Amino acid sequence: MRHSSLFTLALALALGATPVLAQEFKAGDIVVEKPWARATPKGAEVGSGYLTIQNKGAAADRLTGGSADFATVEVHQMKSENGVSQMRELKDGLAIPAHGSVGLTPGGYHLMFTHLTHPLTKGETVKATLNFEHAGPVEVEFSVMGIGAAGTGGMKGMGGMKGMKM
Ligand SMILES: [Cu+2]
Repeated sequence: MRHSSLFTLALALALGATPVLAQEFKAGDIVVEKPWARATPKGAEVGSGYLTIQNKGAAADRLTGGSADFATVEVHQMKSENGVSQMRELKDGLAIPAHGSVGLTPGGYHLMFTHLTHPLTKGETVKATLNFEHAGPVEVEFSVMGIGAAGTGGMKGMGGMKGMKM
């Protein structure tokens, strides 16, 4: 009996520690789903954030940028050219089509957190504001996941960061 209740407790703790990614953040016709950021190694000055943006409206919108207490927020695109991953800032923002959705995922579009004021630690939540041309500001919370989270292209991403001129 004693053993099984200990096991139940351990299981509950393990489940409780699993990041829950059910969040939705809305403004106007824009819904931002499941924002998450990758934990950063000690001393890193940049991190990245991922999410899905849905536009439920009949007019196109645009993610123009964002702001946060813990970093400067930029909208970036990563592209692979001749086997080399490179990223660039989307100065004009990222178009979100009417009745459409755009995913910011490792290896593609992403939010770049530069000038980090502290490392992003797995398990914490960080707040940021995303700015949309029409919907306006949307407050979101990023769940910080492990450094290897959703790992496809993760290390390529790190290589791209090193090559980025800031
Ligand atoms: Cu970037």
